[in-house]
Amino acid sequence: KISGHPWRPVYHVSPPANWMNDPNGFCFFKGEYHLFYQHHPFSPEWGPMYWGHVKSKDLVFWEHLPIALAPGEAYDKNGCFSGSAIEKDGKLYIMYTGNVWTGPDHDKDLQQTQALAVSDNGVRFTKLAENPVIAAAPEGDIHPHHFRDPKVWEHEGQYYAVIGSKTKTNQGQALLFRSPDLINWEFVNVMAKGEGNFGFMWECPDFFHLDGQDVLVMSPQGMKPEGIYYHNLHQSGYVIGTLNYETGQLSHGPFQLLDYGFDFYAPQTTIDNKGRRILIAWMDMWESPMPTQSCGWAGAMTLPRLLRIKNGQIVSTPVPELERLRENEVYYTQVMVEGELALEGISGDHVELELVIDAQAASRFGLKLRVNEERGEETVLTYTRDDSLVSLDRNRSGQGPGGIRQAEVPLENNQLHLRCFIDKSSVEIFINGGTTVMTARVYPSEGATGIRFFADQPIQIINLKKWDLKHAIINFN
Ligand code: DQQ
Repeated sequence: KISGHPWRPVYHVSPPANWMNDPNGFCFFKGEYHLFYQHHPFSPEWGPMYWGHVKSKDLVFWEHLPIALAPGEAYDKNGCFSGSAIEKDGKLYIMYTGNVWTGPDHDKDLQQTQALAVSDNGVRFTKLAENPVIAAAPEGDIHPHHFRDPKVWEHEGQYYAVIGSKTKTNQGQALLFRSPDLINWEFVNVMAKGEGNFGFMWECPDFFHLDGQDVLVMSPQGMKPEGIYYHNLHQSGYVIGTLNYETGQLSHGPFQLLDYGFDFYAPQTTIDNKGRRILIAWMDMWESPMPTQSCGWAGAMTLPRLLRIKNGQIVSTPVPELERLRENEVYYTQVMVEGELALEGISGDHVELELVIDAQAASRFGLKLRVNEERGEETVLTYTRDDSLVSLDRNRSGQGPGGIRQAEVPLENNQLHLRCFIDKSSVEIFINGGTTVMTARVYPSEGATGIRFFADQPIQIINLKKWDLKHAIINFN
C-alpha cells in the first residue's frame, strides 16, 4: 500500500506518484477548494512541468483528480510552470507560465510567456487560442528571460497580475500588469524591487489585502545568510504596505519570513467564501535531499494556514477545520519536567501535540520528536533562555538532510505555547499562536515514534494534549 511507507504523509497532500513542487492555482471554486501543483508525472525528479490537481470540500480531506495541464503547445512545450487561478463568469481560469528552452543556457535561452486555460467544472481545462496572453517581459531594467509565476486577482472591476522577475543586474523584483478581461494585458509598473541582500530573482509572487493592509509575498532565490536567518538556498516571505493602483507601486516595510524552518517554498494563498486568507506552500526546499525518491515519489504540501496580521507581522495558524482529524485525545496537566521525561500515551508518527510550558527557572528546555532510542534518532526543538532562541535540530532525524534552523521568540509571561503537527516525514511547529512557524521534512525509521520532554531546571507543562490524526487523502488510505 502506497501510504503504508513510513515516510508517506497521511494528512498532507503529496503526489500520487512521482514529483511535486510549487502549489499552483489554489482557489475556492463552486463550493470546493482546488489545489494544483507543479508535477512531473514520469519520474520522482523535476522535469517538464505538468499541473497535478487535488480538491477538497473542507481543506482537510483531499481527493486526487486527473492532471489538469500538460505541456505541448509552441509556447509551453517545455513546461507549464507555476501560476494561479481566478473565477470569471462562472468559469475557472488558470494563468500560468509557458516555458520554452531555446538552448541550454539557463539565463539566455529561456523563453517565458504567460498563458491561460479555462474550465467549466474546474477539472478539464482548455488552453486559450489567444495564448500567450503576455508574449514577452516588458522593456526597461527587466531581465527579458526570467519572467514567471503570475498571480492574478480582481480589484474594482479590473484584473491584475503580479509576475516574478529580476533586473538586468540580478535583483529580484515583482511586475504589475492590468487587464479588463484576462486576455489583453498592459504593464503598469515594477511594483516592488529588491535592494541589497534580497535575492537575485523573485519567484512565485502573491499579492492580497489582509486586515486593512496590502501584502506582497515573494520567494527570493539566493539570499545570503545573515546571522541565524536565511540559511536555506531560497526563502519565502513578505512585505506589508500599500499598493497605489494608479502608479502600480507598493510602498512597504521590511522583508519578513513566513516560516523559519528548512522546507517551505513558493507559498500561494487564496481567499475563500468565509473571507479567510489561506496559505499553502511546498513543504520542501530545492537543496534538501529527498530520500522518498527511492520510493517513487517526492514532494508534499504544508497544512493550509490561516493568515492574519498582528503587530506588523503575519501570524499563521493551521485552519481550524484540521481539528476534524483529531481522535484518541490524551490529556495531561501540571507535569513537572527535569532532565528527560516520556509520558504514557504521548507518542506517534502522525499526531498533533498542543502544549503550554511554564519555563520557571530553566535556561534550556524543549521536546524531542520522532525518537527511536535504539537508533539514536530524534528531531529536537530547544528553547534557550539567554538568547531567546528556538532551535530546530534535524541532525539526528534519520536519513536525509541534517542542519539546525533558529528563530528568535520572546517568551510571553514566561510561557511557550506550541502546536506540533507530525506526519510521517514532516514536522510543522506553530509557536506562540503562530507568530513563528518552523517546518521541516525528516526521514526517521518506522519505529521512531517516541516523544520526550527535557529541561535543565524544572519546568512545568501546564497543559498537554495529544491526538492521533486521521488519514485525509481520499483516494489512497
Ligand atoms: N518552480 C516553477 C517555476 C517557479 C519555481 C517551475 C519555483 O514556475 O519559479 O517548476 O519553485
